Amino acid sequence: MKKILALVLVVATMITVAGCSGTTEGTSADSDDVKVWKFVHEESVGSVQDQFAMKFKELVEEKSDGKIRVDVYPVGQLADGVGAIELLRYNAVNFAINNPATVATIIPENQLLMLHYVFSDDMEVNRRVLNEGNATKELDRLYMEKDMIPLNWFQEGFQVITSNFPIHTPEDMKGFKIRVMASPLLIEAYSGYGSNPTPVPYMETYSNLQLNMIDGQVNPVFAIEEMKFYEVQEYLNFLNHEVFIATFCTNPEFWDSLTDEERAMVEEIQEELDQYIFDVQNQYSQERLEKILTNKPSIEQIEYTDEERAAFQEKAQIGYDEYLRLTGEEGQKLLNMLQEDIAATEKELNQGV
Ligand code: 6CS
Repeated sequence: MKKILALVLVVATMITVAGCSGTTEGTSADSDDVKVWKFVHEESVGSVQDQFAMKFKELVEEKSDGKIRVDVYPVGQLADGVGAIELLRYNAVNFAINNPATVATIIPENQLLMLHYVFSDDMEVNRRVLNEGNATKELDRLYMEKDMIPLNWFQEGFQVITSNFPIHTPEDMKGFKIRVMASPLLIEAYSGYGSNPTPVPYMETYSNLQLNMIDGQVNPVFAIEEMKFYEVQEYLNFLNHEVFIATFCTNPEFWDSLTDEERAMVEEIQEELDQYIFDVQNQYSQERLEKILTNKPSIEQIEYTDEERAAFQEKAQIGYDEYLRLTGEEGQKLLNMLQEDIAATEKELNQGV
């Protein structure tokens, strides 16, 4: 607790020194009475999360006629992913994007979104499920109990495993030291394939790969490109076993301090943001792959037949067992909801409704 309060105080001071008139008490205002909203995310400038944040900034500043300014702080400027969640919950920042791993210890049920083979292969199905389904509504409730209010759920692309040897079967992963995000479920799920999952901070992953302290890692294509992981890896394994999901949140203290008009404005722009970020991640998945292939033509891509994928899917059951061990009845309820959401949406889209 002391550590968290110290982080909040340090960050409040940093924001003030940077001239953003930051306070730890919700919205701040600069000398021209312009309200300043503080937004932190976990990725680099130009990433999917950064594009989301910059679009949010553009829309808010435009719709408020310049009466509100949004200051965006990418990862590392204020805190890492886990630290950013604490800044949000203590209202040292007003908005944050997080992923299921960064909240795994406070909302274990959220690891549902990292289960392997749980999502549809059709990203449009997933987009609808995340924004209109019952599972995320139930997760919203769990977030609120922890002083966070989800405003949008979005995908950043399929997770791709990078390695220095080809992976065709789970047997190929035996002893493979793979960097994963720090989530108990992910560690168990990747152990299920026979690998040796190792949590390493995002920002230290490149150097760990370079120094052979780990053999590989898993992330969406855009991240593999912008974090330069491909430079020190030889294979891109497109298993399509997991989708990277992010959650855009505010906190109750800040939300309650807004006017009705401001709240309505933030809610209204979510629909536009939703489509925008869906298109960005789609475009990045293609463009960034081309960039990787141009910069490193020797890198090999591995695709899987249904049969090959099924061999991994069978092993993925271990992740489900761990998820249910960690979350009990609530976890089972959420899993049922998500599977029903996906089945209903796939049916709806296939029928062209
Ligand atoms: O693997 C990670 O830790 C990170 N990956 C992405 C794509 N975003 C942020 C997260 O911390």
